[in-house]
Amino acid sequence: MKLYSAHKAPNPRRVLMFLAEKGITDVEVVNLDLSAGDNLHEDFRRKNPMAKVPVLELDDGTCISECGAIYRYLEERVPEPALLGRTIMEKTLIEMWERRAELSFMLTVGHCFQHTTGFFKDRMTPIAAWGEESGLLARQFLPLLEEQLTGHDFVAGSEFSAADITVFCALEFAKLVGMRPDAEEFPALVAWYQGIKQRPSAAIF
Ligand SMILES: N[C@@H](CCC(=O)N[C@@H](CS)C(=O)NCC(=O)O)C(=O)O
Repeated sequence: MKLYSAHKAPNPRRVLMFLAEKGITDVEVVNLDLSAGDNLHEDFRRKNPMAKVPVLELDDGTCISECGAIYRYLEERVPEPALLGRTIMEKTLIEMWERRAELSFMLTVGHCFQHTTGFFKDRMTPIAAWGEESGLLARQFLPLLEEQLTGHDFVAGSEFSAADITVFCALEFAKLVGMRPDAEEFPALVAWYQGIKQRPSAAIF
């Protein structure tokens, strides 16, 4: 298998962390230079018409993009340790939190980053006001996390899961736009973050 990735990019980091937690090592990582537009070339678009990383290319040439789909493939291939849940309720709650984390946090932090920094101004039109608004929307997710992590060890309940990976990678990304939850305001979130940071998979980036 090959993973098309990019240094310091938050979505590929989710898959790298997932692979590390699963102990899957037979993956060749190919790093693209996103700022140089490696992902925009026709040959890469044939792997993912969305022109985004990560892409997991299987040995038969099948290309899987979207982190959630890659998570699913890897979970089915290597069920243990389960990161998408075992019981119906675990699976359901992990998917609920994973989708919340992706849509209401990773995506809003991403829009804040792209629209305030102009990082991809060669391929999109940054709108500063949308960047600021997205930053506010991203911050609105922090109290939800605080509430959930007060009384739960992990984002989707009592077990570490893909939802923790997505929240962790989005929080790390959020540092680039100056968003660092404060321990006084978000004690449970910060304690959880420090715990995740200790996992060997959090260092692979
Ligand atoms: N929904 C996608 C998001 C992928 C994504 O936004 N990838 C970013 C890197 S974190 C990217 O490839 N950006 C390059 C570009 O927009 O040109 C997923 O789950 O994989």
